[in-house]
Amino acid sequence: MKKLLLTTTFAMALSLPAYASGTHSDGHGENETAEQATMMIGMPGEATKVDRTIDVTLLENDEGQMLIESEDLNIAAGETIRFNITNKGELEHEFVLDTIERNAEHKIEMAKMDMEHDDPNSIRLDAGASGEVVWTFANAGTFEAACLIAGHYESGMYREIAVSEQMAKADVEYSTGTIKKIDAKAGKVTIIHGPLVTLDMPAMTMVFRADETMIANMSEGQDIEFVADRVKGKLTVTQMK
Ligand SMILES: [Cu+2]
Repeated sequence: MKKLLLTTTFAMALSLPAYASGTHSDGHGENETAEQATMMIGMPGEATKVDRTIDVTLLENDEGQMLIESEDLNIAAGETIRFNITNKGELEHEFVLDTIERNAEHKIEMAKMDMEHDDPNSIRLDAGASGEVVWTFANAGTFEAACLIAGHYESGMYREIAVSEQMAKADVEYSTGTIKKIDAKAGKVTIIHGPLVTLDMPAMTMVFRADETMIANMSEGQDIEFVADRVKGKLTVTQMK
């Protein structure tokens, strides 16, 4: 598993320069390009790796507020989110993902001169338009979604994003178990297991899902060390040794 993680990190490192030299058309100068390659909030997400979609509405209300409406933005580090954004207001709005500090800095720039952002962490939408931002959150912390068009933030157009720590996969604790029964056709395996630390479950006998490759490496009566997780709502063996 460690090897796999290293490979992923390496692949990310390789893809970063491409990102850094990619679409950057808001003219903030050279420094920011390098800065953005290591954004605290994460990196552009891959559409094929989206974990969840969150609907977001940008709008003004009758009280003169401008709002970013969505469910609470509680995200786990490592999650890739598709923000499905619709501007239901009568004005143009932005949706920018960044740290609170960087949004504040950007906002000052935007007050001097309206710049249209076209970075992967942002989208600008005309009244009635919709679009999406796919983003992978890399670090735990408090971040922000905001509209940085002059005056909009002050009218309420920001929203906190709470990114929680996720146990690094390399540090996952393996549980012990004995395979009682295998149902290869159904992709199910019954395991008499010890406590499942990562799931906070006591020792018992349970049915887990497992993919074909995993099942091919299993036999009834075999003692295993494994990691189980919820995958699409089902308890699934995700790692085994
Ligand atoms: Cu706005």
